[in-house]
Amino acid sequence: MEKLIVSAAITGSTTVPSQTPHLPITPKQIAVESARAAESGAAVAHIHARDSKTGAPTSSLEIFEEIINRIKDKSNIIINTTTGGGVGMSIEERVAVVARFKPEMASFNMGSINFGLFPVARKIKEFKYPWEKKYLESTKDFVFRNTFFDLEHICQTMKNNKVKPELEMYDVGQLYNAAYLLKEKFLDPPLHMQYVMGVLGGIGATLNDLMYMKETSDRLYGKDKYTWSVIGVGYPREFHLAAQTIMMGGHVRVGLEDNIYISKGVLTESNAQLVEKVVRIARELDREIASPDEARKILGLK
Ligand code: KMH
Ligand code: ZN
Repeated sequence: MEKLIVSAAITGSTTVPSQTPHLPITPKQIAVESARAAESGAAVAHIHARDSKTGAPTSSLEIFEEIINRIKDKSNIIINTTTGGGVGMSIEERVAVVARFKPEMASFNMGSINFGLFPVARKIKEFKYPWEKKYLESTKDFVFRNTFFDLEHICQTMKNNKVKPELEMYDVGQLYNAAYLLKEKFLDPPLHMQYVMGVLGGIGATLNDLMYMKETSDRLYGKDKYTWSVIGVGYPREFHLAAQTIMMGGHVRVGLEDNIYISKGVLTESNAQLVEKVVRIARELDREIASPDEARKILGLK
């Protein structure tokens, strides 16, 4: 089995500051967290940007630039920037990072879905910032847009800038979307994909759901003809699906973007803690951890 690539999703755009005091927000915090996650075994840092004062997701290229430069100063971890951005951002805002910074990798969301964060709002007693409640509740009437027009545009942009797309698959239908882009030669093999499991609006996060995604991928793209990673959104799904994925030879993502707990009811204090937990699980299951350079080889990065 190839070594395990651990990705750390440092801050995202779906966790709000009122959920946890440990959410990295400033470029410095995001960079320090990325370097610490690398020291704990992460080979990839998946990066979003936030407004330093309010913690709100932003598409600001200046903030992305500071984050990317600070990370590069501290670590040779692979930088994987989001093209998913945050709720309400336009496709152009979301994809601008690709042409500007030409990161080694970037996320590529493989279809439109409802993206329901509104149930989180009900669990927060006191909001730190005025934007948070509206942001969460607005997702009851939000479609995370990724039409075929958008998919072809994002694909072409990544290809033009030699950025390796990480295909974020929120449901089984999106596996067929990727097969279409492959057939139309927008996408080039070998694909690298990530099953995003447990988003309200996408596929669930049970072991059965994961087996179904994997078996459908084998049927569509050919067994062992692609690399794959898994996100279990929330606790304990992040670690349950990670354990199953580690046994199956896939790669895993952890991080405060997707999960804020290190154990039942206990907030994680950092991304590094989440990485260390999944590294412990991997070690117990005899799966070795890939360094950033080993991950570059596995993923065929430039
Ligand atoms: N927020 C995650 C559920 C992206 O940034 O483009 C999926 C994600 C997508 O990370
Ligand atoms: Zn993301």
